[in-house]
Amino acid sequence: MIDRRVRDGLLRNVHLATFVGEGYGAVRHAALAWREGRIAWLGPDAELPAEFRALPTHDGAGGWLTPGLIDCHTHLVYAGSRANEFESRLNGANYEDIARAGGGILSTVRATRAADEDTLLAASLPRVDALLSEGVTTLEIKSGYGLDLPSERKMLRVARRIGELRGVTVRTTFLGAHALPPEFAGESDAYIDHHCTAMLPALASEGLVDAVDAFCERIAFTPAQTTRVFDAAAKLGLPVKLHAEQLSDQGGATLVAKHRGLSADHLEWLSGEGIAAMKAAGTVAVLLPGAFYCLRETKLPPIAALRAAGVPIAVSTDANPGTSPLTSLLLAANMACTLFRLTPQEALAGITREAARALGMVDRGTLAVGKRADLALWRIGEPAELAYALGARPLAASWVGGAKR
Ligand code: DI6
Ligand code: FE
Repeated sequence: MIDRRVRDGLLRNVHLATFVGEGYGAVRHAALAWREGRIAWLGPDAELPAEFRALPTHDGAGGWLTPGLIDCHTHLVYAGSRANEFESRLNGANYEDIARAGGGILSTVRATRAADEDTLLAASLPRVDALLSEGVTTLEIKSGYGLDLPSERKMLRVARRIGELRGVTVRTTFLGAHALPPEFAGESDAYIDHHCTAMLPALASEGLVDAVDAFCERIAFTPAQTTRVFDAAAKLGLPVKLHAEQLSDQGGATLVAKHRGLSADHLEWLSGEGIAAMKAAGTVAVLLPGAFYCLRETKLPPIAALRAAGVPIAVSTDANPGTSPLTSLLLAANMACTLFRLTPQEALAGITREAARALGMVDRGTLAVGKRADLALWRIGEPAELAYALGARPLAASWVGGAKR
């Protein structure tokens, strides 16, 4: 547990990957000081000002310090398991057929509706703890396995409780437009009405919604329905993001960019038009290689074109029971390199600086004076090791808002 009283500190005998400026923004043989949860000074240890020398001091043991990791796209609050579908897929079924037959997302909806709030919390905490044990200090959690007001509320309340219990920042995202619930079968427009006029306003007024997401796809909601969701979010002053171009090109990236969305996520089928719209709007591309891997997709997101256009690229786990039962952000970074050919530096910026941007959080994601002291200390010899090794568990310590975890 975190001792939240001690929010001042000094790390010495450490190298910094600041993610400010070129490359990793490396500062070797460095020190970093923080006061009241904010970074107060960083630089070469030899230049450490006297005023910081008396702060509670930690020995970095010659390791590397990075910003605390940020997982900007998860669905980790859910009940039940989908190991049976994993097995079905290995016996020949495919993801879209399973979804159309009432399995897939809807099977998790049944389990999540049936669980009470404490049960849902208990089921979700091990997934959170897996992420935190690897240096995650901020995470996003989506709803979308309730699909009715009480069950969506329950999911978002659990997400908030996770933040309080573990002392990390949790950003909640309302994903009511994830799948069509069975009671609205054949009436997807009526469900979107209910979403926009009843569920979203109620949950927003309860302070449970930091952003709004939708699944724009053949097996989910159309661009026109997604537009209605975005308009309802805009009325409430809530930022939007989108599951876009995962299984087909629906023009979702262009749509979310037009709504000045925070991010467009997945993007395997992203078009040139979508890239241009994202660049113009500053919408972040969130890559989710865990889902690509688990579904054994073959169509790669257009990395070279995103890079050439200068679209910011984040990487996330997409932790969910169906397409990405992944609770290692470092493994997601490795997969972004191995499967998508990101460089380690791009992948690691993708789980720090760019992930912060994808959440619209300007107070974190880099090491710089004034930023939150969300820190991860690693037993590694060079930053690329974080994206290179699989299963290495290199975290030595982490701090959240200046407090040691
Ligand atoms: N895309 C995904 O990969 C997840 N949701 C989504 O919109 C899958 C969620 C699931 O299968 O449970
Ligand atoms: Fe997702």
